[in-house]
Amino acid sequence: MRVIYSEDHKLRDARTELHAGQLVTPFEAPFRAEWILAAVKEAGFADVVAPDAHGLETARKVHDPAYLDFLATVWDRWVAAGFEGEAIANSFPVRRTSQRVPDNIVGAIGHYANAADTSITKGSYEAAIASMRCAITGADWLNAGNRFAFALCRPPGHHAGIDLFGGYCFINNAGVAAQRLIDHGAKKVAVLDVDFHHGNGTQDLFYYRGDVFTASLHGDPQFAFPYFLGHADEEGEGQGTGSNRNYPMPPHTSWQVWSSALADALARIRAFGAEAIVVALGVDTFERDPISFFQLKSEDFIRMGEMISAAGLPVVTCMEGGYGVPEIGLNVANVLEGLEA
Ligand code: SP5
Ligand code: ZN
Repeated sequence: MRVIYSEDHKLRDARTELHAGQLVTPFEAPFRAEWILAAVKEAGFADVVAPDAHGLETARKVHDPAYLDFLATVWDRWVAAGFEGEAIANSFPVRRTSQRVPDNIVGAIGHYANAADTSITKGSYEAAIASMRCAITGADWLNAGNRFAFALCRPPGHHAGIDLFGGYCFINNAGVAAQRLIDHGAKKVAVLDVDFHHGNGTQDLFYYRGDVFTASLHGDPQFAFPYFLGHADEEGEGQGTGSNRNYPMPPHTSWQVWSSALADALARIRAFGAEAIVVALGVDTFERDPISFFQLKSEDFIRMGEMISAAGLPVVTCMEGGYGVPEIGLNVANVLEGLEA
């Protein structure tokens, strides 16, 4: 297991998250990556490297280039407008409105936002680029013929759509990793999203494509963020018909039910003919996660890794969510141990 980690994640250190009607200290904060890194080292995963300095070539194949330009410039535009707080969207192009991009920065940030939980700050873009580089470097470890890589991505990526940020995500790291595997010659790959939240961004990236199968296990969007996508009847369209699978599950879902959904997703990934799996790994399915409602226990994460490994495919794991509690590190290390068992 090669671990890819960049110190540059620390450049993403927002002061504010709009949560429950208040600006609170963000759940998605630098300590997360530090705790996870410490735990995986402690568990014996000592092959830790920095990512290679990739540009945006791969990201431009899954994101709108104009969106990437927006991410690169939004903070400077926000400051130039004279605003003193962090950049938060508050006005959105919803039903029966124009989809043209406003020149005004408040309009532009609303155009590109899918949630107001995510404040953009100085350094957020640089951290997102470093996170994306971890994912690409992880994919390249598989491209070089290795079986397992762990990209310790922060900020996370699976809520970032073709031209949308939110849910603490800016660039869809797992999606970029999948694209990288395709560009290296894989005919078909799968993204398996085990974060508590639906991988709405990843679904968006590949919804009309037949070369990337996307599966997501998550809290039913009737009850959980991101609320507006992730239902069981979203199966892909056009070339992508049949290449998306959602497993929405209710509050208090435990390992017994959750793992049967995982088994089904893995069977479908095999049947699809995927040559590699990108795992979007959130450990916010843990029973004491502060913002989620599943009931996985730390030892369940070992079984999770074992089940994914049993599919027999190369696996690049990209870090997504998992918040607040010291066990996030152990839970990630347990998945990695299960993969290599
Ligand atoms: C990557 C990832 O896990 N992103 C999640 C973003 C969720 N942001 C909105 C959180 C809303 C949580 N509301 C739960 C209230 C629990 N008391
Ligand atoms: Zn999550």
